[in-house]
This record gives sequence, C-alpha cells and structure tokens, in this order.
Amino acid sequence: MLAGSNARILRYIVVAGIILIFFYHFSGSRYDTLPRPVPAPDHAQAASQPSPPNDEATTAGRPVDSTQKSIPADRDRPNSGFPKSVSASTDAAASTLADIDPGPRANATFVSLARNADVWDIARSIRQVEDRFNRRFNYDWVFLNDKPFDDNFRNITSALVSGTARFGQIPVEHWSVPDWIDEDKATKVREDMKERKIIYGDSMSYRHMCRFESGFFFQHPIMKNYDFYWRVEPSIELFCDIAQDPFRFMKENGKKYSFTISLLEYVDTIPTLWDSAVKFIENYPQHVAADNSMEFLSDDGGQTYNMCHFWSNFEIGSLEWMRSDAYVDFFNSLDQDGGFFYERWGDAPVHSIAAGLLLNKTELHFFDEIAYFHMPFTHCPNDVQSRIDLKCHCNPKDNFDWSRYSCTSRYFEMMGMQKPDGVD
Ligand SMILES: Nc1nc2c(ncn2[C@@H]2O[C@H](COP(=O)(O)OP(=O)(O)O)[C@@H](O)[C@H]2O)c(=O)[nH]1
Ligand SMILES: [Mg+2]
Repeated sequence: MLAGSNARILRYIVVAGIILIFFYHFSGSRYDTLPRPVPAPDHAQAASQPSPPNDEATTAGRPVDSTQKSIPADRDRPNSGFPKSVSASTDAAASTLADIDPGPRANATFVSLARNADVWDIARSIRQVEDRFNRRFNYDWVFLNDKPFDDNFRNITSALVSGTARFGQIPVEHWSVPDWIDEDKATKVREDMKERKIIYGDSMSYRHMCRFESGFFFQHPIMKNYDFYWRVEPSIELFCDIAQDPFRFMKENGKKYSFTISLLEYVDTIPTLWDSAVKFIENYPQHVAADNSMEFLSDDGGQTYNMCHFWSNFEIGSLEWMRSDAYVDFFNSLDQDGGFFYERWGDAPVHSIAAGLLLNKTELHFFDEIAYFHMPFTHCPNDVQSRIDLKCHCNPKDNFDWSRYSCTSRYFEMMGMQKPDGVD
C-alpha cells in the first residue's frame, strides 16, 4: 500500500517536472522575441554652441543644460555595422529590429516647424517616427515656432522624443515682410487669390512659413549644431519599420537631398518662379551642377518649368548644402524677386528647383523604403517582401508614385532606375 502510494507520488513529480520544462521552454522562446532595450544616449550632451536665450532643450520633460557639448557625429557603438538585410521574416528573433545594432550615428536631427495649437497633431507624428525608427537611434528633435512655445507643447513633445528635444523661437527678421516688398501690391495679390479660391492664397502666415522653410530654417542657431535634418510635419504617418538609418545612408553615400513623394505644383501659385530661376542661372552659372536634373524640372531643356517637385513636407537633407554659397545665393536671388509675397511660392518647388540645378543627380535620393502619408498622398513600397519584412501597414493600392500627377516616374527615367512591372 505504502509502496503503491510512493510510486504514485513519484509519477506526479515526474509529470509535474515535464509540464514545468514544457512551459519554461515555450514561454522563454516567446520572451526572446521581445525587443531588447536600446541603451539611451547620454542626454547630458546637448548643443555644442550656446543657444540663444529663448531656446531651451528638454529630455523627457527634464530641462537640459543647452550650453553643453553636442553628441559627436559618428559616435561609435559597440558591434557597429549595418545588417546585410532584415529579410529573415520567418525567424521571429531576427525580425525584431531592436536586435539589430543601429551602428554609428550621423550628426543629425529631426526638425518640425509648429504652432502651439499643432501640439496633438505633431505628437501623433512623433509617436510614429519614434515607434518606427527613432526609439532605436535616439536622434534629437528641434521644434521651431514664430511665437514662444508654451509649457504644454514642450512637455507633451519632449516626453515623446527619445533624443533631446530642443525648442527655438524664430528671429523676427526671418518671419516678416522684407523692406523691398511693396505691401500694397502684396495685399492686392492676396485679395485676388482669395477670390480665385487659390489654396492658402489669402494667408500671410502661410507665406511666412514658405519663405522660412525655403531660406531660413537651416540658419537657426540650434540647427547650426547639425549636419543633416529630417523634416516632420503634423499628422503624418509612417507605415513601415525603418530598419536602417537614413541619416547615415545620406552621409555615407554623399546624398544631399531626398524625397518619398513627388508631384506637380499648382501653377497659379508660382507663375514667375521659373523666370527667377533662369535669372539665377544667368547670374550664377558657377553654381549650376554639371550633372544637374534639368530633365526632371523641364520638358524643353530649361525654357519652361514642368511643375515637377519633391513634396517637402518630408525631406531628409544636408544642412551643409543648405548653408552653402550656392543655395544661399539661390534663395537670396529668388527672395529679391518678391514671389513669396507677390505670388505664393511654396518651399517645395523652391527646394526642388535648387536640388535639381545645384546638385548632381548622384546627390539626390528616393527613399522607397520610407512609407509615408501626408494628406492626401501616400507612398507605399511596391515590393511585397519588403512590406512584409518591414511590417508595413499601408495598402499598396494607395501608392501615389505611378499616378499621372506624380513625377516619380520621370525621376526613375532620369536616373535609369527600373520601374515595377506593369508601370510604363
Ligand atoms: N510656427 C508656425 N508654424 C506654422 C505656421 N503655419 C504653418 N506652420 C507649420 O508649417 C508646416 C506646414 O504647414 P501645414 O499647415 O502643414 O501646410 P500644408 O502641409 O502645406 O497644408 C507645418 O509643420 C505647420 O505646423 C505658423 O503660422 N506658425
Ligand atoms: Mg502639412
């Protein structure tokens, strides 16, 4: 009897042991696929130059001494280097991006121009950028505003940004009407555009915004700490994981300007922009690149503009290029002609014409893998396997690239790039 119950107890122990081993094994392998925490950067390292009095930096809501040194470019991380690919999607552990070492960083920042009232819309954008990319890389984020940022804006945004959040006020001379502009003439233009129902045609603040983004954002003292920028607007979406660092890609491949969406500009907003560009070419032939992208901008060898431009609400670009004599001469030349106020020149065609004329083709880049939405257009990568590997949630049917209003097809032709099957 006693021997029988001992044997039963022994059987219970053996069965319990097997169950324990079974649970340990399966729950353990599941936890292995959770992201490893990425070591946070040393947030105590901030700007390498003293910031102006209005500018402050915070990290997760905590004030940071903005007079301290910036994070050095290319700070080495242990085991740095790009993964060959992230395509091992059936291997759950390998597909966890946090397991892939991010590699050395570029000296770069996100930048958002925003009003205090934009706080929730920019918060949505930040969350997307952090989740899809920056939680692994911890790049800084610069917020610029023509008015002082309020505490609510500062607290909400800096809690979301994994790098250092920095806040700058725009100097009044970068957000006002220059003295060579005839204000009566500019007022009449706005009234006329209002009647003709041209989008933002009667808005003065939109004009300041376009002029600031065209010629001044890269000159802000906070931006002078960085070599590359990534512009983020309120209410954008990112549909895919960004596995490799676009900043590092730009730097290592000599890229100066990049895009995800291109399209045709609304003619009535820029009737004389091309005339100004042609005048610039005549006055500054030394700034025009030998292997420029005139084919992208013009269908008749430069006589007229075909309205093609890169959509500048997304851009990753070189601040060094923007601060070069070539770009600054280009902007000043356009600015003197007054079209930011006498018409409604957008920063997108201004940046695009500059990139097309001043840069060699090899310095431009199309980021196919950055799946992006800004009302009302979407870029969704064509390749099925890439969408799976990068955990994309965009519907490829929404992709704008091959629409007749997009200029991406023309870009592919100029660059000799292969278009997807079925696209002509
Ligand atoms: N500080 C500030 N930012 C502005 C103002 N107007 C527009 N912006 C910002 O400029 C960018 C472009 O404006 P948005 O309204 O998105 O223009 P859209 O994308 O062309 O329709 C966004 O980042 C806005 O937050 C303004 O008057 N002040
Ligand atoms: Mg916008």
